[in-house]
Amino acid sequence: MNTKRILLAFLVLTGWMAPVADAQNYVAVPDGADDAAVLEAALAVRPSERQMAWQELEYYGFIHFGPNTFTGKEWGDGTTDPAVFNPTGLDANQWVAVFKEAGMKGLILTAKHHDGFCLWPTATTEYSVVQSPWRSGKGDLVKEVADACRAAGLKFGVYLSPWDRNHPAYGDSPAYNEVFRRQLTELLTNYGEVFEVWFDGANGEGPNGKVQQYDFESYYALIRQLQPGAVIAIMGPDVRWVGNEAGKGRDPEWSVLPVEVASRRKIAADSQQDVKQDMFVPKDARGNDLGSREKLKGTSGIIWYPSEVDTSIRPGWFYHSSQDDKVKSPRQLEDIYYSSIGMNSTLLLNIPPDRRGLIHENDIDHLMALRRRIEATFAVNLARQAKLSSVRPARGFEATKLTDGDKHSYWKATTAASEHAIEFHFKKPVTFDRLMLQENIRNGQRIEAFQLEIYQNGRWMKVAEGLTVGYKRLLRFEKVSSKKVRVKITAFRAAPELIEAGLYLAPEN
Ligand code: FUL
Repeated sequence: MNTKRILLAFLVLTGWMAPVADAQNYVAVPDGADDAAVLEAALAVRPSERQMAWQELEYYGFIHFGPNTFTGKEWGDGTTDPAVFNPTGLDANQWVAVFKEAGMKGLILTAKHHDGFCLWPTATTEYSVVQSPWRSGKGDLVKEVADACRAAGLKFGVYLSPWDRNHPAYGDSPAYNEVFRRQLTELLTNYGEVFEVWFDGANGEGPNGKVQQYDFESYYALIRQLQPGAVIAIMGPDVRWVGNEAGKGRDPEWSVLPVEVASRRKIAADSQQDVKQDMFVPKDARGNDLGSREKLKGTSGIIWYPSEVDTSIRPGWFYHSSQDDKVKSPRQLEDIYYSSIGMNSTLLLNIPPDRRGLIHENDIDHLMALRRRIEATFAVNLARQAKLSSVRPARGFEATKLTDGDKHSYWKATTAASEHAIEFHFKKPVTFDRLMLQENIRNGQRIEAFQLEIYQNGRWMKVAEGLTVGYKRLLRFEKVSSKKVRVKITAFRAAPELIEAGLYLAPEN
């Protein structure tokens, strides 16, 4: 073993780095590998099936609900009397109906936040719904939500905070690790299929607080065993935190990254460290480039580690009535949509139920306005009216595949040309202000730069440009009209492959 490998083994064994789950979404890079060998490794990395299924969900919602909802806090300290937890009209079917109507494909529930209060009748602690007046202590919120999701065809996921400010075993590392594994076991065996397990990186214990050594490896092994289809997010190997809680994405957004990005030590350090009473403290640990060729240099391995953008529709993650008039506007939500789903990420949008146990009317209004706007924008793919062509496509992978709506058929370039272009020829000029591209990520992520051009006054003119595409890329630009349009791919790691392409015109506001 050379030094780098010993270091890597040390980092994994000591829990500084999330291990990689499947062989196909991790490729080791030999020590001293030259640029060509690094590139080869980057091209060999693929999403696992569970990552692929997760990516296709695109849009799903977060529910933060618990004692904080009733105390006005963002981070409970674990001493709140369970008697406060008393929603008067809780209806999980309403939450699920709203999420579904909003176009979301799944829901993640804070089964336990940092305060340690469990929303299900767990055997691991008394600090749970059992001690609350809600449903006379006989309620099980995890069950109500999981059942409502299943009935409506939504995926169900759980947030379980490793940081626990109530449990007496916290800080006694082996004992608490066992408690945590039992909590996971309960959640992952009693409530049907789970699509995502969300492990927060936040840990606010000060230097005099209890220090817990989390045995993440054992948590992962248990999750794989009980819910093999579930992705493990944030402090986990399958889904990466985008790096901020404000809904911002980045370009380039690579899902193919140096394994060092998955260092749990780093994720935890970048996570939220502090809160104000009713609002999280904005922090941006994004960095603007994680996976360019430059960043891959010197890595010991490359992983498929796609990004999730998590943000709240309100200033806080939990409901505070003082924020009823601070719900993000449909316009702000639209910006978030483009900087998450439109930037090779998924969107996990938090909608916190109020003290009644219902999603507030203002949140519903804005969510539905977003849904209407997105649907109206993407209702008609104008590119379908065009004759599509590209120079020397691979046989069976012609440009016509780009508008057939089939996620398994794709366009593929054959040549080793330094540039590729797809042309769209229309009978009459078309007007549009949105471009959509989707790479065939089942074969990896390859595109490093592209631009959109229109033909005008006898020459090609650049309208918009971007770096990475990945699973999905959306560009917004000023309205343009033309009979001839082209997408030029100007930098790539191997012959580009695209599943779909679209040109759209957003409705006037
Ligand atoms: C953060 C937590 O500290 C917040 O309270 C919230 O749960 C958010 C999703 O993650 O790190």
